[in-house]
Amino acid sequence: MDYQLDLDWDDFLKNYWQKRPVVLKNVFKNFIDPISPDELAGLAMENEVDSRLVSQPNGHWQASNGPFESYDHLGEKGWSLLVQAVNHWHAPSAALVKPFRKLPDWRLDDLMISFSVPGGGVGPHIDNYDVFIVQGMGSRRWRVGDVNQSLKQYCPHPALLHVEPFEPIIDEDLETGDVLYIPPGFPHDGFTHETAMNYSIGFRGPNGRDLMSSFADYVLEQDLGGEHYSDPDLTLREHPAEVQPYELERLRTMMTDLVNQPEEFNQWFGRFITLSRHELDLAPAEPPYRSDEIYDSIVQGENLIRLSGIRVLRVGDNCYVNGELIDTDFIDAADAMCRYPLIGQKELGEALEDPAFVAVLANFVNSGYWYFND
Ligand code: AKG
Repeated sequence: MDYQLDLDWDDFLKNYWQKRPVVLKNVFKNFIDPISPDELAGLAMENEVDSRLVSQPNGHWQASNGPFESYDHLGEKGWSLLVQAVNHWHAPSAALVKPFRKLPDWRLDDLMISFSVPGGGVGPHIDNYDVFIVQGMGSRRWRVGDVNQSLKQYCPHPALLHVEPFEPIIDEDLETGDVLYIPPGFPHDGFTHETAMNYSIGFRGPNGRDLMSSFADYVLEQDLGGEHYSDPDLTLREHPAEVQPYELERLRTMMTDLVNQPEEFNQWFGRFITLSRHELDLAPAEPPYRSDEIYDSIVQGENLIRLSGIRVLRVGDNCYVNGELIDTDFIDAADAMCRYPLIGQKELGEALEDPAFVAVLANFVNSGYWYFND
């Protein structure tokens, strides 16, 4: 389905994005759920798929991780099933992410889908990412509190992090086609009235710790930063056990100089940011294609489809896919691979006549990053 989101994006970015939560009423007109509860339950039975069941039998919170073998033990009230990264596994659900491509691809995390029966929910909590919660079938009451309330968090179960009760600034029923946007840090809680499907499109910014740790791995891998601290200008000091401020400054400069190499920084970031945090539905081509087969199919009018959920991004003058450089000088063709989910002769242009480019493309097709529709 071609989902249309009726939203004034300029107004949204100016007034709400990363600033305050908002309920966007009926922005998906005539919304049809892309997946049925049975299909979602089936996905949560798969090993590769990340899923959770959260329930409150007798008022006590319970949580367990999939894959699940059966749902027979669940009653008609007080539970919900949550499945992460459904956009990686289910093409019709992935279509729901498309209207959010007004926001940068590199900030997208995944589409999480929840199915909840009356009284179900995951409880009051705080996330550190932006989320658009689309109401599919059924209805739920959402309460959202203000940020900066220094609310205490606690674990009612080892797998759940809840937040203490909060005063709502939003307290509204969501109906089919409504969207609730919540920036990071705002406590929220959804309570199901009528058996419901909710679609959470999450956007996550990396934190400094993850950036540092990945950059450190890159420095090691690329054998950068091998120069040692040196001090030919050393003079006598009165306190031999003190590291002097100018020495600390030099050490800090040694470290920041490593980050301040734009080419290395971009290379690292391109690889880092195109690695998916969630499992991909990768199916390497079997048997593998030869380059000339790929070339022939494309010039005969076939298109390559990008694997759903795979991250393909342009960083500076290079493009990256799933942690790898798209190693080519045909930047327009590589750029098209980032921009469009479907690529063919028109998008790839003259690059198709270059055997080295086609070999790079064949390699990605054989890895399962792109596939022909057959
Ligand atoms: C979230 O996506 O942050 C939610 O709280 C959704 C949980 C749900 O659908 O029950």
